[in-house]
Amino acid sequence: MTVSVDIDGGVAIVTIANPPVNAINRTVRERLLSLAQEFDGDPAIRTVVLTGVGALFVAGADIAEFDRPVEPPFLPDVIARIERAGKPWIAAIRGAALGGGLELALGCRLRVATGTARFALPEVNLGIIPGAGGTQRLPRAIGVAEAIRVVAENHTVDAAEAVRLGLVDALIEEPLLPGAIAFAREVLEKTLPPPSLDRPLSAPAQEVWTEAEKRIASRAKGASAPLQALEALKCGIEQGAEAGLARERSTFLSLRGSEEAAALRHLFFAERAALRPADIRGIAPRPVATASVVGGGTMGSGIAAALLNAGLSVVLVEQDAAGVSRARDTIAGLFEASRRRGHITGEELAERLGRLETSIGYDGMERCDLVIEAVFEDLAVKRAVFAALGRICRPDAILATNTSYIDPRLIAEGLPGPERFLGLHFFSPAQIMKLLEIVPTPETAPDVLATGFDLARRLGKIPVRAGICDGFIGNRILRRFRAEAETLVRGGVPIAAVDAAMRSFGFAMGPFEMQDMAGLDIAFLHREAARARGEPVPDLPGDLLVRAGRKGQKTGGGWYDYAPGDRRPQPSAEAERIIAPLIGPRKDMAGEAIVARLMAAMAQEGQAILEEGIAASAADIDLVEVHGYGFPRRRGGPMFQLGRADVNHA
Ligand code: T1G
Ligand code: NAD
Repeated sequence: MTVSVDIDGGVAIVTIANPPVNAINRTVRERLLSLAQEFDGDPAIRTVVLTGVGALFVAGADIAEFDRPVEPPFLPDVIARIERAGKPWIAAIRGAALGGGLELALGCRLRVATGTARFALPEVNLGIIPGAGGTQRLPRAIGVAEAIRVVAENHTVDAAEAVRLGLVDALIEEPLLPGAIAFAREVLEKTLPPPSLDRPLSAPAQEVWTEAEKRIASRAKGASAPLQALEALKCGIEQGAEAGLARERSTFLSLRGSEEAAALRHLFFAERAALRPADIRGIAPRPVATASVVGGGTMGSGIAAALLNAGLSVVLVEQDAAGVSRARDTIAGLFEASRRRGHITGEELAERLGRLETSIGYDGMERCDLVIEAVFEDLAVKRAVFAALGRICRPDAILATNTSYIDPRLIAEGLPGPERFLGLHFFSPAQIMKLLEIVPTPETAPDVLATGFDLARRLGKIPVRAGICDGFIGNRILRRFRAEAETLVRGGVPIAAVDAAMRSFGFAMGPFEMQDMAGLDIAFLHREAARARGEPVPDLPGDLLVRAGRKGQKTGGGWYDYAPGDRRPQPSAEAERIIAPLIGPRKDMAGEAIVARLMAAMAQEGQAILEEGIAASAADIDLVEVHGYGFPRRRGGPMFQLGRADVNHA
């Protein structure tokens, strides 16, 4: 039974029990509506306590229903019926009350909560806006300025703040229900406050709206829902609650059917599925309390910071004293920057650095449950490291490489206990980027793989299993993406036009701006290595630039020029002169056509990756692109786009 009822001396206790998160689906809506009617007709019922089973109240409407047309009874009607009920409903909240869950609680006459309660309207993360009265009842309960932060800026209100704002009428110690029932009985003797929707509201000064619009637009990255949420809220303030509800509902329904919302739903479920792949479900990960990182450069220091942030103890190994102090300074600098931004306190900074040990050589390795290698991208160097680790580390310690391109099987060749080895491919900056490509070898043991996924969960990363090929999933698609972009340029399409098109699609940078930032030499050296192996790799414009000393921002110029200390790309006549021998007559191409061309190339490479079994699902490929390569979240990913293209062209 998804909604159960118990009666306790005139108090009806209604419990929503729809695991795993008490989401409000059609059955729940039907049941709540019929109960509201039933209780109003039952003289024995004086008041109703509404709660959710387990650790949370209600995580919102059932998102899984959103791919289908809306079905009656509609949630706004259910909530309006509860709000107008003859017997007052009191929401008893433990844990999360999110989206439709908060809207349901706002439809109740009063709200009590435990200290674990938290309140949010995260609909904008799904490309929609609240659709059941949240934009109208919340400002009337907590004021306009606070409501704007929750409705349009993703602010979560905790229990203490909820009491301060008047969202919660009383804090209740656990056990929740007895306290809520007692509270319900008490309020029956008092004058009840008016329903949320009828509460008076003073319109804020115009600058409150102007400031909010500016703030929200600057963070929206082209997503439309946040500003539309603000508009719905504003409409209700200026034209009254009924007009506001109508505006909210029409906006909700149009966004619900949008491609952007479908893309964000696709990622919502893909991100959750990624943490629990079927083939490791039920396999216990190995315990990891102390980890080591070998190589404290760009990646090693970021990986060490991520491990320390997650509470692990870390032994960082470098090849000399200079390397050790460079790494320690880098990590301390990362934490200091977090402290300055108010993300961590001074005590937390000191505690994290306190769990960092540095070493030249492998002293202390026998204490490590996991070792992640991040030394130079050179097979011989990596093999030498694993030869030493194979001798020194405990047989049950997990050994991992952060290689970007080298076949992990070659790195692990000759390693005693190869079942304890796998690739853990982090992305730069490793303490921030959410993607972790997990690359097992044929020998990798299931519990070692499970430990890789569990580590991702502990680091707050999105794990994606990748098979072994040149560039795994992400770098392989990146190479294809760049090659296609260079093909357009060789065909006469201006560099700036390609970058502008991809920025308008939602990327923070176009492919050429991105390559200037990362450095043109990485791909050039990769092609040179292939040429040295005798593979027929023709010259590309990027090669001519590198040979002319233009490696990107780090040399003051690549595809673009950069003024000293300025990262803004400037069109470069010099670059154009250098690549001219490989460039055809100028060709103008519409932005959409450029986007479609590059999307098709990414999706085709994705398709090949799927057919080769390098990725387990199209959704995994989209996660790689969104969490590792800056693919705009609201576009869902290249495979999602391919699916949409098929849908649109069907
Ligand atoms: N609907 C359907 N399934 C949901 C769900 C939801 N709202 N929330 C979570 N799940 C599933 C999820 O897919 C996973 O499934 C399992 O629950 C556990 O989730 C009218 C329209 C609540 C904080 O945006 O933020 O209300 O993989 O792994 O880390 O205005 O889930 O096990 O099969 O995330 O403990 C607004 C979304 C909806 C909240 C729990 N609500 N959920 O986190 O577990 S729109 C949200 C979360 C709405 C109204 C509108 C989190 C969580 P599976 P999990 P968790
Ligand atoms: P880097 O040059 O910045 O750092 C490598 C570090 O390893 C240096 O500090 C060096 O002193 C140290 N080192 C070398 N040999 C060592 C040894 N035997 N023992 C201990 N320390 C040793 O390189 P990076 O960019 O951090 O790349 C490291 C690895 O991560 C490479 O395999 C690279 O392909 C991979 N990777 C890089 C990126 C990136 O964006 N830079 C992203 C993902 C993966």
